[in-house]
Amino acid sequence: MDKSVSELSLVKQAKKTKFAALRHEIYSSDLSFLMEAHSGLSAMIVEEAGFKGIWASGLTISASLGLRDSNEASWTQVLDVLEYMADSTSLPILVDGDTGYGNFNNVRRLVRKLCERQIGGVCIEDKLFPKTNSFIGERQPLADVDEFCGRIKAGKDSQTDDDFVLVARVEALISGHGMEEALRRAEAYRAAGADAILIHSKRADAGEILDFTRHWQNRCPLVIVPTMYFNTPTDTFRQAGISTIIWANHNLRASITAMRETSRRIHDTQSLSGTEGGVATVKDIFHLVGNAELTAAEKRYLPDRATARAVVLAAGGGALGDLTRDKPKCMVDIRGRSLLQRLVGTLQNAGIREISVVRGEHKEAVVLPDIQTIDNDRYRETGEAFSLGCARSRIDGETVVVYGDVLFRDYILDGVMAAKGDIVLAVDAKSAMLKAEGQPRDQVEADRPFSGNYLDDQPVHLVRMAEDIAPAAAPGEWIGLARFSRLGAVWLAEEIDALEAEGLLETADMPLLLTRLAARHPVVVHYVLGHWLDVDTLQDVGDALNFT
Ligand code: SPV
Ligand code: MG
Repeated sequence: MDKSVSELSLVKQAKKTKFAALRHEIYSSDLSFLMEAHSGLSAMIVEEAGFKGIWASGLTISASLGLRDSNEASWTQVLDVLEYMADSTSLPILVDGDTGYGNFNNVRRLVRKLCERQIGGVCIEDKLFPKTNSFIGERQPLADVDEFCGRIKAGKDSQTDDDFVLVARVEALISGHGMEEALRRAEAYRAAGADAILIHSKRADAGEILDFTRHWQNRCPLVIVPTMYFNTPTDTFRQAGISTIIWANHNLRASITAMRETSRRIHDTQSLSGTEGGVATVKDIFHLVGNAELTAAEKRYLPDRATARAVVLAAGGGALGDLTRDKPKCMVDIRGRSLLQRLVGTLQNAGIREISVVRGEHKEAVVLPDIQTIDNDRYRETGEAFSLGCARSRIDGETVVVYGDVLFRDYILDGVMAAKGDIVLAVDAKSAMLKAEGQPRDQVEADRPFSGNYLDDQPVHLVRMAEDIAPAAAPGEWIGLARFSRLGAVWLAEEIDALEAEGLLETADMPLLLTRLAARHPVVVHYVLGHWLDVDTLQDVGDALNFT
């Protein structure tokens, strides 16, 4: 075959696809190397090492699944592994397709599915399904030559990309049929359309491989697997004109050695200290699987609130009898999860990751994995504004401030996050309509009541918030949830400073703080209709049980 002509046309294709890239490796005049991988991770490691192509080994994919190299894994299970491998690397893959998993018909379907998954090529061997690894036993039966040529033709006729590579593997030498039979088969397979011949040998020296290569006279590219004749210098194969060497199973074998040693050491020492330093770091795993890309994508695709923070005011203890004897209200259990846990979940569902909880009474009981804590040790003689002041360093950029004893449906927070305005308060219009029994403390006087008109999108602003607002003048109750934009957070911090300067910070509550803010800046009221509750009484605990 005239290699230079095919090389020229390959250069033109400029490695556009994985198919073209594999074809280039097989046809290039330089000796090429395909390195074994058996999983997405090992495929990444092969690419990281600088290889230009991957051998998806039947032996090692099976073994990594805990199975024998005897077609115990179905071909679709192998396909699933290949999909992970193809997705995790830009390298072309030559897959070990064993015998093609049956007759010509199975090969057709296999090749179509491999092309769909951008697998560059397949190698099929002239044995019978189910196959046995070539290094097991002697004189394994070979396929009928004509029947195997049918498999090759069917595979080539089924490829959906012109550059897909089909390698035909000749087992005649391994099965003890001799050189003549090996050459006869190789030529038949080439004539049937194989793009390359894999000539396999299990001898400890490369004698018969080099003999075959001389007789073959470069009629089409030759691929070899020197697992058994590993001592032959690579240059010998280069000079012989071999196209491609497959290092067939060494990543799996290396990992078996490493895993054995690691497991044994940790088992024997009951400690990690002898192991750390000798194994890849967790950071290395993050690096390999591309966590940095996800972080960049989060910036691109997640709403800005991914950078929003939350301050949860949870310093007050609460008077719920036995329930709050040794823990604050926010840690009261509501069907297996504390109020705070539920609140943190709601905040996280909105994309808020940095959550600071101001704790006071029974502070040692306020422990959750995903929160930072700030202590207001003067919780007995101070109020909410002071607690917020304790978290002043966290009021930086978009900030959500929320009471620690409220529960609300996720959509309420989503609405508050999406509402226009630098300070937005969630205000329950329904609560004002229903609360006949007592005045809620955080009553809202707004410049417009809730209208209920779907098309009414005029902004509503806080006038003041206090307990003493006459019900007729109070169109709602603040539910204890507020969002401050970057600018709103600056205003909030200024107001906390102002309260402190005036000596009011210790006693001020949130209604006073918000009313003062409303006097200087627009504070937007975002009306909701129920679907929230706060927990002040045992009755509220009962309501909370029904709420969740
Ligand atoms: C494989 O890696 O699965 C192979 C190569 O088929 S060999 O094990 O050498 O037969
Ligand atoms: Mg194999």
